[in-house]
Amino acid sequence: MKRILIVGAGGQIGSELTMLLRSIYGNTNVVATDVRECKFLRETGPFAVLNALDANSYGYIVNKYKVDTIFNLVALLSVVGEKDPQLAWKINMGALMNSLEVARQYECALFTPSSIGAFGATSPKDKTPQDTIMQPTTIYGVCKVTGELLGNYYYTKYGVDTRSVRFPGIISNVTLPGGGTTDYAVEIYYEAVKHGRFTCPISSDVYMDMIYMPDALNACVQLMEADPSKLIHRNSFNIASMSFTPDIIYREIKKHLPGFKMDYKIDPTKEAIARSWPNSLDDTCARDEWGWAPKWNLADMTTDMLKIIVERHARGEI
Ligand code: AKB
Repeated sequence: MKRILIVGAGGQIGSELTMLLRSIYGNTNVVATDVRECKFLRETGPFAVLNALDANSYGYIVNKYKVDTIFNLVALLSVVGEKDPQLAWKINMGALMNSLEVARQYECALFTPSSIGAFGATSPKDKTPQDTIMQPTTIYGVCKVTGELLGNYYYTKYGVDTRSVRFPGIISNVTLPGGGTTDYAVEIYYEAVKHGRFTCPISSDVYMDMIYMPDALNACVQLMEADPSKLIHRNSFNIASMSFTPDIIYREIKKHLPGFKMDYKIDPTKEAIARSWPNSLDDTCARDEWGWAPKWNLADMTTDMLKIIVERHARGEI
């Protein structure tokens, strides 16, 4: 049985990944940590407050719980990163370096997400290949490309079992994302249910790859369970599920809520980042090397998202 540590467990991915991993590997085998206290994570298993930039405390927790697998989910996202690039580098790379070093010292496997943000305007736009030009123009993307290279370096130099996927924008209904370019595709559902209207910060025709949270979580579990002898790549795999524009998701929501209205107030930072990212990724390598196969499409996801958000709204949670 794996002994897992999740760093940055209070965020959009971690809050749901912790619960899934506890259901698979047992509550006591999954230690959740975050820079802030998270009561809801403490209720179902071990939890510790941990600043991932504090290498000593990080090592202490890995040793204390006899951890063998780390999920490092600490990151400032693309839009917030542009507000303070130095801080984004410090946090994103600091957490990653400490994760790599702790994984090396305590012989742990390490999962760190990369992103579609690792690509830039010079990458092929459609069906972006696994191995191609990567010249991102955000500090977030620069951190992701550096992180991918470092992950591969630690694997070849020290034999650390590093693995990663390039996440599309993740759409979810438990914890809101914070500070990303793809956040609009989450906010639109909440605003549709709560107010019947949404002001979109990105132009109607800009395609980006997106994924529903259950598929994103399965990717984490499946990749970390994959037979290492089958992995030709490691850091980081393209995964893809659906690609749409603001106009396409708007029309899909309107099928359920005919009165829903959307207008546009373009945010120049978000727009520039979105336009620099791929329209869609080619995920053939993930499919071939570890059996990646997403289950959700835009129509099914929209039905599920609206059902859950309507229920949460009715309970007064949002
Ligand atoms: C962001 O928009 O910054 C993230 C991502 C795609 O990595 N959601």
